[in-house]
Amino acid sequence: MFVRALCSLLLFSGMVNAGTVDIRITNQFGEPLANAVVEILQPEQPTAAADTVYVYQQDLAFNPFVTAIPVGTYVNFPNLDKTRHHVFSFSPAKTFEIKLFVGKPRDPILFDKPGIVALGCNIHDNMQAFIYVGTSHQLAVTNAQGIASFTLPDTFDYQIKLWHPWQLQDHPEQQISSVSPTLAFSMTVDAIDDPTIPPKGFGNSY
Ligand SMILES: [Cu+2]
Repeated sequence: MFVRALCSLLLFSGMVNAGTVDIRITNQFGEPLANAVVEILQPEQPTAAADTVYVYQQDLAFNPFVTAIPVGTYVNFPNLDKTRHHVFSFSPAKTFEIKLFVGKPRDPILFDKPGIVALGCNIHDNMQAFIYVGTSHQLAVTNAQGIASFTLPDTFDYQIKLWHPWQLQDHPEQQISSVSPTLAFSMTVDAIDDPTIPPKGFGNSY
């Protein structure tokens, strides 16, 4: 057991030196949790402008379901369906509406305030997606394996923030440091099998 723990420690040290850190998120049942946003707050934030990000409408759904962007990012909403969509948000972080017709691109929208933006479509009630606008450029969304990957400098002393659309409680910022690297986190979420088919009527709180 001791040898195994030591190996894990060495493996972890190697990962930090290489600059790549995988953060694993599981739900309350120990299963990998996809679509969780991981934001890492560094003492010194880079100020480079982020590339334009795309949230597509395809097969009467938003793709991706969860997007994480730093504040000041432009988002484009291309409609790949043959039907039209009417995307809107009532969220304080960004209130807007945009009518999307087939083959008619619109100007990207600037997300200039941090916060959670809940997207809906006026035509299709079941369409729902979220944009997490963070203050850090170190942002990632967990994949199907519940992993968010980061490239970080060796100095490992950060605040980490977690968020998930179906979380049942807020997650206060947690400190991670070289002394006690905690790379696995658990989140308690509402038991929804497929987040791409959200429950009707959700979103009033945003
Ligand atoms: Cu629609």
